[in-house]
Amino acid sequence: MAALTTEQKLELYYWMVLTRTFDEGMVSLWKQGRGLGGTFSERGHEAVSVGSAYALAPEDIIAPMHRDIGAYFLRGLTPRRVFGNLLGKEVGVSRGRDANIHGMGDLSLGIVGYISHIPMSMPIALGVAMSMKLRNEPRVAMTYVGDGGSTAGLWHETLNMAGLYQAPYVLIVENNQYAYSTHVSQQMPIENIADRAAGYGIPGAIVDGNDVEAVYEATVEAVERARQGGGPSLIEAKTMRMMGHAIHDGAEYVPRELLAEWEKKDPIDRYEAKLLSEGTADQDELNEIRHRAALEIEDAIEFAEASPLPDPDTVESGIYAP
Ligand SMILES: Cc1ncc(C[n+]2csc(CCOP(=O)(O)OP(=O)(O)O)c2C)c(N)n1
Ligand SMILES: [Mg+2]
Repeated sequence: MAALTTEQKLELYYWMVLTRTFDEGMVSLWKQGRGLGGTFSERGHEAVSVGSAYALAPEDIIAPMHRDIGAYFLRGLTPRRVFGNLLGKEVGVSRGRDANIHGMGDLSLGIVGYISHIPMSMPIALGVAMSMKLRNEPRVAMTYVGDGGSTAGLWHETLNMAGLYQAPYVLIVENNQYAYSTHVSQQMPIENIADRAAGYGIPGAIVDGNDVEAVYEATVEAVERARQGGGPSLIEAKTMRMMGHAIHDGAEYVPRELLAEWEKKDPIDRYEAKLLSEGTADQDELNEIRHRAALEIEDAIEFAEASPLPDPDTVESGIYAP
């Protein structure tokens, strides 16, 4: 694989900073009573969502989860539309139908909306991958699942089928150690979720989920294998959920020492230190990127707050009810 160029490294940095700035904006809106709906922080996950989505080509399809805003941004969903969605506005992805970070599918950007029933995005993305395979298209479907979602029956059924049919399918397992208040050791008797890949005849890799370049490189390998007909892969990204499950959850059950330990491995701080020490950028350039991200998020919040709610007369359009 070709080494990352300076431009690519600064892009990875920009997307992670944009994602973090979005996250802080979302949390702040909610705390001020200006937010609506589910507020799931992905603080600490930026290297996973950005590093993995950066490895895809425009024609690939992605089915992200609730802590993958970075992946949505990389596919071209703008912060304006995401904040619009969170605030229940017509300009939001779901046109105010789902004021959340669920319901943000946009097939024109190759994004399958998040299916709340975990791990339902897995079989849906597999269906997408199978359609690519049957049409002989060199495209890949990538999806995400948490450590908690990895204990559901459908997880196993999906990977079994993916392995059997050698689908162009990449699964990113975000092992952030907690599923709501349940530590991963209370959910499964194994240390590495990636070990299970062997049971489905597919490669399983473990990657440092707080190292954006490592996530990117592992994903490129998996995506290229899938694109060339080599079948599915599982990548377990080990990271840490740095906030509660959602904003209402103070996560008192997470040992403070564990959080302090992971704070030192913050993916953005770490990448910034790397870029500086290897001379890819100087502090002024990185500050300029941070400033650009801050302006973009500020603009998106202003835009979303000033946008209208959906017209009540349209309430029955764009929804499905039998
Ligand atoms: C089938 C199902 N059961 C319960 C829930 C409620 N729920 C939403 S997220 C979540 C925890 C998921 O944990 P994990 O898979 O580790 O992902 P994380 O939130 O840590 O990113 C639960 C229980 C759900 N969405 N779907
Ligand atoms: Mg989890």
